Amino acid sequence: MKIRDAKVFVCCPGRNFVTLKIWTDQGIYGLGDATLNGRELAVASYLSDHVIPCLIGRDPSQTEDIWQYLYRGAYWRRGPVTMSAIAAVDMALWDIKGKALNTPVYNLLGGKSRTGVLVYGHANGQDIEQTVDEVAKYKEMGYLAIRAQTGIPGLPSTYGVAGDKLFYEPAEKGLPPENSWSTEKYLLHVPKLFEALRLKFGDDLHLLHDVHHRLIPIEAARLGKSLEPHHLFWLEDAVTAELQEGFRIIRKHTTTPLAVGEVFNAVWDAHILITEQLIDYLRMTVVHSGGLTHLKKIAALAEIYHVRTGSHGATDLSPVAMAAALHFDISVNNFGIQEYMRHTKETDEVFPHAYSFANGYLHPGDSPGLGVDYDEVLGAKLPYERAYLPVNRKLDGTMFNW
Ligand code: GCO
Ligand code: MG
Repeated sequence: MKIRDAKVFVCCPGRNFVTLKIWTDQGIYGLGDATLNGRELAVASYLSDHVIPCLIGRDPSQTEDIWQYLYRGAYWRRGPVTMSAIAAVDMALWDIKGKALNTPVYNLLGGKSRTGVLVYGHANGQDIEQTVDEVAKYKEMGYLAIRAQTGIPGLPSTYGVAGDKLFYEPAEKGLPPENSWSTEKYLLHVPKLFEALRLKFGDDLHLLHDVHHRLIPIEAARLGKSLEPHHLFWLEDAVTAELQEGFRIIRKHTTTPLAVGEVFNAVWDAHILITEQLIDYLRMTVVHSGGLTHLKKIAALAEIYHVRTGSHGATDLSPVAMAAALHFDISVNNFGIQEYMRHTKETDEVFPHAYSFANGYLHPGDSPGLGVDYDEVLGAKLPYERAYLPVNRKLDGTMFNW
């Protein structure tokens, strides 16, 4: 079998998605997600201008060799643009492999290790009362694990608090919106949210929280400590993690489980976090971390150090990436949880898929390959629209992390 052609599609069913399609000379095609929120066209160009010409004529079953060819062969290693492009190729090749062998991709990754993939949904509200109500709604939908975010008194906007509750989307059309931030106000308020949630829902529900990189290690240690009585499933992205050693400080002070990694793109972003057991869950996912070929190696390293997987699954990961994540999740032994932010009906129409949600779990389905398709005709009617993630400033105007 040989790669005959490949093409990049950019569409916007309410938000932008970049999709790679690879065709073989045997009439089989595979799909890969290459969406990098707010920087979509950079990956589209990387693929069309630099990668696709090198793929034509290669044997698509050589997933390992092609991964190494694109990673080592670029000379310029790592980075979100490169690794998302490599991921898209890798996903498409695993999709082709599954279709050629007439089996779901999870069977090629070791088969099913569990009956379903535990997921968490996103509940958020302007204040604690609203967030508590939203958590109740997710419970009613069958979720066993729920991430809770709330507005902070005195701050006009807060990360994770959305207008549209079910389909939270942080990117906005036009130029980057500006948010504001106060660590002091945040640290005082968040423990009250989890106190209210435990009071209302008891101890069984899994509760999660995302700090979105807004603290420094000693502040994160204080937050982790103050949340201990409410036993979170995890505290996510408590600090930025370019300085992996920073997690030593958090770890020294709190037993609240720590998750990080949605912005990582290679094992070298996490090797200290893993080998020093500074985290409990690694949030790297297929699309931004070099695809299934790289992620399964990272998971194998993490397994030795008691670190579980917790793949990023926001709306900016297309259903192609979500499908690939589910095949990964159901197969690796050290799976922890999968984030599941629902896509809108418009998005699901462009990307028909075999995966489905029931009773708190996602199931990848049993279609050969990844079990997801791309409707080219519909996609062509929904062209790219420039959109950015917000930027964030402290109350005195200092530029901060969003
Ligand atoms: C999450 C993430 C997202 C990101 C988004 C950026 O935990 O789901 O933090 O909400 O902000 O994926 O594109
Ligand atoms: Mg996050």
